[in-house]
Amino acid sequence: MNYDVNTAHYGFEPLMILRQPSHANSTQIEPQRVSIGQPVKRIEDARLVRGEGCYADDVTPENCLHVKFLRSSYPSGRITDLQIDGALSAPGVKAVFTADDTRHIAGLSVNPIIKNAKQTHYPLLADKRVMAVGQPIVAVIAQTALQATDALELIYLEIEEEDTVLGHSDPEQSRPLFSEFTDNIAFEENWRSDNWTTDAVPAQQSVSLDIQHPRVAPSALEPRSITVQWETASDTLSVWIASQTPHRARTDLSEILDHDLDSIQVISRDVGGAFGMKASLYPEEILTVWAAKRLGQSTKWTSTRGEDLQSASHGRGIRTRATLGLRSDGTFVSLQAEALAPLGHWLTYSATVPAWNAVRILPGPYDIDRVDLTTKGALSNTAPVGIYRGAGRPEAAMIMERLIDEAAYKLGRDPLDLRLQNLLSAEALPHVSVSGRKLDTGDYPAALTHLSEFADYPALRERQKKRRAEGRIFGIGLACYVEPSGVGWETAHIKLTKDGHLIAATGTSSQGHGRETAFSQIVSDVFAAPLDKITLEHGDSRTCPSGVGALASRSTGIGGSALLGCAEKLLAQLKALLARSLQMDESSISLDDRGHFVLEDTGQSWSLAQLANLAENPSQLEADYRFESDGEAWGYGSYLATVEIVAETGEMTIEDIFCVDDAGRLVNPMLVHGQIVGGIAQGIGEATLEEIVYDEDGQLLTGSLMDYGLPRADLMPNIHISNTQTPSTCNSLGAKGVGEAGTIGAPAAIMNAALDALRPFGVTDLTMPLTSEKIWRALKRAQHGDKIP
Ligand code: SMO
Repeated sequence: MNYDVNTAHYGFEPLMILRQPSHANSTQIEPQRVSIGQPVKRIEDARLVRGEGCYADDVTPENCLHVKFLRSSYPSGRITDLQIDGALSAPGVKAVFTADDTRHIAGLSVNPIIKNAKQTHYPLLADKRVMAVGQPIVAVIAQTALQATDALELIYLEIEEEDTVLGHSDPEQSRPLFSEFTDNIAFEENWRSDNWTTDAVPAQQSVSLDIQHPRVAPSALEPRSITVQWETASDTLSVWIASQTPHRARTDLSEILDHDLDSIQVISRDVGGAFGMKASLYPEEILTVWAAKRLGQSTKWTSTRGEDLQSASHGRGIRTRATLGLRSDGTFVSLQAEALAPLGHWLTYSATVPAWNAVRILPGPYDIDRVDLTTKGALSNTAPVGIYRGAGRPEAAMIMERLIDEAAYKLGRDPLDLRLQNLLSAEALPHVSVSGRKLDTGDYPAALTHLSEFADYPALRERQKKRRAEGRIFGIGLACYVEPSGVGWETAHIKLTKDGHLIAATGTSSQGHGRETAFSQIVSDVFAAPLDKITLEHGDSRTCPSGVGALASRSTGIGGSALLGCAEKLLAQLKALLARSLQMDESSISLDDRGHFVLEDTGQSWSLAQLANLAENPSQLEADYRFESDGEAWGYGSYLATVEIVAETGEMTIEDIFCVDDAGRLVNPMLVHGQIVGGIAQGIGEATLEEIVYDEDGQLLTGSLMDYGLPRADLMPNIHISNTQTPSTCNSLGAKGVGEAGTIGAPAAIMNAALDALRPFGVTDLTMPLTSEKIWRALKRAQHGDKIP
């Protein structure tokens, strides 16, 4: 199956299967079952593009109050004076809160994936000290958002500045951010193979690199947003929140605010992108819920773009130093890597995950059994850093893939050839590595070989020769990656209504990535029922069973398998019910393509509605299911980027990106396609434009989209997408994650392409993002030495 964005050629019959509108008339084709594997168009989009979505800010309960925050403009300091009287008496203001009101509120738990992470303070409002630019200090609650904003101006605040700790550059040198700790290293983990001894490594050659990833802002289209409806009579909180983990948000709110879990409902129906940045509760969100409870009135808060850039969790920023040892024949023999992740001044729930992934994934898809891998995280006077699309996977791919290109250059080998020589073979899987990862299934060399043919690699090298002969600067870069797709459980519940509709509820949720479509498709496939008979519920604790959420590339593999198991269970129940009623054997009942149960002998058929009416009690018409993944499914793939650079300006054009991804069994290839394109767009952003910059004092220099560069449509190259499909053995669908693929594969391929282009000019190292200025300086410096600053 081949896709090509430019020709819009999907390599299969284009399909227009949509949920049939209610006014459907008889001239339209009768809706049919859709199968797992069909490229069905997104059924949620008609609702979303008509503005009928339900985002957190779309809900405004009666008498709802609006929350606004006074934030720190200093990275580090003591609050020496704070007077709120002026704000308190401003028009429309209902309350003004400071740390004096919220000090007692408990902290947020941190995922213990790396043990013994230091528990930092998690103040909802800055308590005596400010720890980062953008940290909330005072919350003003007023009848309108404008009144709250106006009242902020009336607060008197004095801050005595202190030295800033930017621990991510030299955490060992700087003073401890928190007096109860002796340093700023919040956690550390090491994996070393038994055969690791530095001096006994039989490497004949080695290459070393020191790579700094830019710190980036996840930048979802919809900013953070929360609306809380408070019902005094029942002490009930209904919370609409832009979250990719609504069930965890509910549990965390219950624990942090000491509020009965059953009296909290969390609804994250439509979410406008999350990318990891909406997987953890923020101080502003907890304060908004707490304020509703405290004031006995509904509240809401929606972040501005600037507030998100300042105080939502950032991503990446990891620095990795690594050495690859290899024999002269190109065989990789050892890898030593040390990563240092920036953390900011408080830890999000998944704070340790990027640092953990950035090294435990190494050495990626390659066969190296001698490794020494260390990761650390450092606290600093900045915004928190958390997971962001890829969450350590792009960092792991970047260091490995750049090392390989360095090695290829050093040995005079073709970089594709050197990769093929060292990839784990299909027979070597499943493969367990020292960091505990178990690569389940795959054929990594097949994906790279397919990429070589698909992109016509030999022809691209010819093109390079020709362009170089013309004096043009053209480069080709490769990258292979692996993508772990989460572990653990998800749940599902499906109910058949009396009128013959299937209401399927998933415990996982959507962050805008087409879950309604893919999940409806699974149910449609099992029941042979058309999509208009299926309603998919997600992200709502009132109607859905508990779940983990839409993150870590896990929703299709784990959440989808839960739904598949649930659908199969209910189908078996219904068949048994029909067989019992008719006193027939179950084996003589089959399904036709309209979801009717057909009796093989007589040809008589029963619709879902007719069947529903046979039930003696409602429990016969519903099923619950919990699916637990048998380890992590590992998606993988190979990327190739070509770039051309203009010497006079340093401007780089990414011409083409070719990719071959293996996401196991695909539920909906069109959704997979969209995920890959979106991931590549964000990967291009990271590689060429995006960077959150704090100056040496900790002042944020990129506080708006005027200073922070997001990728735009006109920067998108030709994207050529192909795949291989190797089912996973970890889940019943056989699916693997692909939502992060583009952000993992593209940046490494682009960096390698840029260096491939510039090496003939003496440029041997570059740092992301590859702005024109940076490339121009690197070229000039290579030509003229240190005369160029
Ligand atoms: S960075 Mo993802 O939402 O696990």
